[in-house]
Amino acid sequence: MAIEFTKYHGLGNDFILIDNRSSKVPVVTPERAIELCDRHFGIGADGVIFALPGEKDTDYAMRIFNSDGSEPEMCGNGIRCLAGFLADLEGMSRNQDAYRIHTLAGVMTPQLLPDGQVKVDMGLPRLLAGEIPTTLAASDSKVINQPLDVEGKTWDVTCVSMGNPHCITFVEDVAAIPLETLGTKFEHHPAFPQRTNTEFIEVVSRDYLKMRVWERGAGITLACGTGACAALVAGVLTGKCDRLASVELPGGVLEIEWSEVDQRVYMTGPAERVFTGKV
Ligand code: ZDP
Repeated sequence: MAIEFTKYHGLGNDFILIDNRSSKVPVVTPERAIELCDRHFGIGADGVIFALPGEKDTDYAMRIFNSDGSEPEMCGNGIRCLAGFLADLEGMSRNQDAYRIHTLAGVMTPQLLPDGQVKVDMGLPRLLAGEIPTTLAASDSKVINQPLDVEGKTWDVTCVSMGNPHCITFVEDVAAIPLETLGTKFEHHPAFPQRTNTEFIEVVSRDYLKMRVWERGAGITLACGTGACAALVAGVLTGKCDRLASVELPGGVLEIEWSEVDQRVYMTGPAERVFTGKV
């Protein structure tokens, strides 16, 4: 069956968007998603995202398959792309009210801004070890600056869930981190029963962080929205940064705020359409 798709990216974190509004079941299997994401034999992407009918009181639902076929709960850059895709499908101009999107991590509300950026209410960060999940602390304790041995070195890690698991390490020089070898070791470390996304962060100033990411199920990517949110939360928890900061990723900059008022995390960044096609 031919499937129409639109390729989007958020800071180079790229996705195949599929209009799946007429069925609750994704029209592509995880196995087919792996093929479509292949950069040599397929379309090429970090994941496949489905725009599904809404559930309960939401406008739409989002599901994602990573490029390895696994299914994450949430995807920050992806939900910005989904908002742009839905606006295109609906023929809406930007600057609309926020969509309410059902995800496996709860309801998210991306809002299209007049300048083309998308601002997303990413909800509350979850900080308890049992929620992340990680075995680095008792299930009802937070994991802040806890030692973790990886590749013969002890790293001080802070763990945050934005619906999906993140393990954050602050380093002096993020460019010097051998991400390719380290990332996969963190991802599959036995301390993370659901595996983990892994971020290395350099604090340039209290309102500017530099980040490199190894994503669970996708490897090195140019950006990770949930990861940038988790990194800012970790920076606040460890006293390293303010509640509002820019996070620079290889693909560009996201603005992240952990609101003092409602304790929710807000992410603002771009979502760009690249091309449409049929496979
Ligand atoms: O948690 C995971 O398995 C991630 N690979 C999901 C994708 C996260 C993403 N990079 C983001 O921007 O949050 C899309």
